[in-house]
Amino acid sequence: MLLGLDSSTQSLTAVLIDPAAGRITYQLSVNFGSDLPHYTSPSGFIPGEKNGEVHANPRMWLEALDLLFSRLATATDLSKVTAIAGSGQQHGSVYLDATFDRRLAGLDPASDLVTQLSPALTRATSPIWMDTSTGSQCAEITTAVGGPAEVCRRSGSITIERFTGPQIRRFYQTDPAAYQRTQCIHLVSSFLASVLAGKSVPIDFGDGAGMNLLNLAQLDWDADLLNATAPNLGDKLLTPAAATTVQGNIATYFVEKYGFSKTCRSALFTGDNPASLVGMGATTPGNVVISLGTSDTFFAAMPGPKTDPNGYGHVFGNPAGGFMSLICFRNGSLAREALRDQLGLDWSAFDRDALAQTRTEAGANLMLPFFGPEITPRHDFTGPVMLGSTTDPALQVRALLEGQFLNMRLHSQWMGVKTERIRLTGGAAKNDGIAQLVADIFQAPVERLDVINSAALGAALIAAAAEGHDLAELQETFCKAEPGSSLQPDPALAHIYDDALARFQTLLDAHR
Ligand code: ADP
Ligand code: XUL
Repeated sequence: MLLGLDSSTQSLTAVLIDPAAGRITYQLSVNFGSDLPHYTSPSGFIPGEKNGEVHANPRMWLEALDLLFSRLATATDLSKVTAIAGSGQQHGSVYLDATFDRRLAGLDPASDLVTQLSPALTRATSPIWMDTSTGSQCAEITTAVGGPAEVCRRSGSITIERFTGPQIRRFYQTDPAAYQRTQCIHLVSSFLASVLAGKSVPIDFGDGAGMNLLNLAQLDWDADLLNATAPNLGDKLLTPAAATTVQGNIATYFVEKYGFSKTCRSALFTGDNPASLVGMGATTPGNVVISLGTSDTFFAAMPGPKTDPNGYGHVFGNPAGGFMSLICFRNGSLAREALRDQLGLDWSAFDRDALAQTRTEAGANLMLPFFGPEITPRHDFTGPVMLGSTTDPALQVRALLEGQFLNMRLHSQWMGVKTERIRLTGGAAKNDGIAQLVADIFQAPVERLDVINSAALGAALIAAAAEGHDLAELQETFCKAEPGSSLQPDPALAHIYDDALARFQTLLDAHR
């Protein structure tokens, strides 16, 4: 069996797979809010944000690991696990002193992880991906390296507030003594991988690319970005490596305490989005994942490290090799809910039957679908803009959805990869009306998968790949579309949406 872990914002999840039988044998989650209430982080982070700071307690992640393994050991036979890999929420960072490696090497199963490892923390709390406190650090790094296009060309993204480099710079500026005492900086992913391995292990290319520090062409830390971020930063980071690199065997702490085999291997961990790309079966170019959650995200495999000339999209390492893009649209379900509520409708107005009634109006009523500030494109929109004056609620719903997915198609064109298949996930994916519209606008078939923990499943598949299994074959088996969930694009709408895309671009340009 192979074990995949995912330490996300709100929970730590385990997925156990049996590659020979081709099935998931067990899944389990520890919820940070409800299972570890003493960290007073009901949603996994410390509430009460000030100046854009959003932090989480790294002790909570350690305690969750002990709790998850104690529950797993009761439910399953962990001695059958041959390898472990994992993923973590991206961008979050953990700061450790010179005692960290010694503490890892000497972990005593009679005690626990929090007691033994937390004295090594040089920063009590960890900034996470929701943190937006680093605007001035982003500007400073950008200026030092020669402008946003240069930072993007090197690292795959312009400087972004939540990315780890600007966060490290802020720590260095606000607490230089603690920065000085920091011997090693980890991401959430590499921190947990190090604990499992019993020694500090590298950050992988997938998660490392979310730091504004990794040079994508060289797949190594960029000397100029390191210098622009904080002094001696290169000394505090291990050389990055591929996610499927095996680090050695799991630490004896876990063997003695939870019954893992001494020969169980531990691979590197990656970011939750790269792991999801694997778990959604989308690691080859042409495949696209669209997640319709609170925000909408678009992520897809890419053959090379091409970057977004507008700086909206990000480029991360693809755990299967090559690269992936990630583009986030803030006005996702937030906007769909806003229009639904404004018009006094329910989700049935977004369903297939309702949308079929307005099919003849496809592409006719354009809307800039931004109910609040947007990040793709970056603009402080104060409300949607409708071209034309229709007040018909059904046409407004169509215009909103078309606007959202035309905007997505427009802002993913820089990748230069033809969309051959879309895998839809997130809360709104179950809506057949929305799914059909995505198929029509991208002119590609849309599938839904029966996968709930795509990042943890992806991690388990990465563990299997690290053990020599063929990743593409594993994805064929584990990442199949739900029977009957596939939707084909309507070819009659192809030129209508090509034309609408050009008009959408014109409308957008006129409002920026
Ligand atoms: P999160 O980003 O918080 O993980 P989810 O992926 O769970 O979000 O998606 C939740 C969202 O899905 C809700 O905010 C809601 O707007 C949307 N949603 C749920 N059911 C439907 C539906 N039938 N049609 C469209 N949207 C839906
Ligand atoms: C990606 C991002 C989030 C986190 C949390 O850039 O910030 O998706 O990975 O899941």
